[in-house]
Amino acid sequence: MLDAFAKVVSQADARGEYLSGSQLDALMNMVRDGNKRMDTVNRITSNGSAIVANAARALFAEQPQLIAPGGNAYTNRRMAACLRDMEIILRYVTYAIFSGDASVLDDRCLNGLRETYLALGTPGASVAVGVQKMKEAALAIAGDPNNITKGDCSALMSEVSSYFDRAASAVS
Ligand code: PEB
Repeated sequence: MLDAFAKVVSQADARGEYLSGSQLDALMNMVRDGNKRMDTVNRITSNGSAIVANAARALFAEQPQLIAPGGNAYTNRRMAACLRDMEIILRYVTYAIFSGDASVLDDRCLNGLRETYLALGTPGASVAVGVQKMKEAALAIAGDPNNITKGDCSALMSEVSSYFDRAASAVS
C-alpha cells in the first residue's frame, strides 16, 4: 500500500536516483492543498451512510429487477450485502483520496472483485452504476463551492472522480 509520497520514493528507488525537482514540486503542491483533501475526506466520510443509501435507492429505482423476487438484492440478507459492498467501496475510495494514491483501493478492494461478482452471480455492471451514483453524490457534497472556503478544487475533484471511475470499471 502506497501513498503519494511512498510512490515517488519507490519509483526513484527503482531507478537508484534522488527525488526529482518535479516530483518534489508535485508533492509540495499536494501538501499546500492538504486541507482541501482532508475536508473532502471528512465531508464524504461524514455523509457516508446517506451517500450509500441514496445511491442504492436510485440504483433500485432504475433497476427494479434487482429487488424483485429472484433479484440479486432480493431478501434482506442480499440487500444488506449490497449496501455493505457499496459502503466498503466508498470507504476505500476515501482512503485513496486521503493518501493521494489508488494503490490501497486497488490492492485491498478492487483486486479480484470482478471475479468475486462473477462467481456470486452478482451483476458487476449494476454495482458500477451504484458506484457512479455515489460519485455524483460525493462530488456534489465535497465540491459544493457554496459550502467551502472559496478556492479551486477542480484538480482534487477530478482526482476524486478518478477513484470512483476506477472502482466502477473494475467491476463492470
Ligand atoms: C465483496 N460481496 C459479496 C461477497 C463478497 C463481496 C466477498 C460474498 C460474501 C458475502 O456475502 O459477504 N467483500 C465485498 C467487497 C470487499 C469484500 C467489495 C472488499 C474488500 O471483502 N447485489 C446487487 C447489487 C449489488 C449487490 C447490484 C450494489 O443486486 C451486491 C450492490 N454482494 C452483493 C450481494 C451479495 C454480495 C456478496 C447481493 C450477496 C450475494 C449472495 O450471497 O447471493
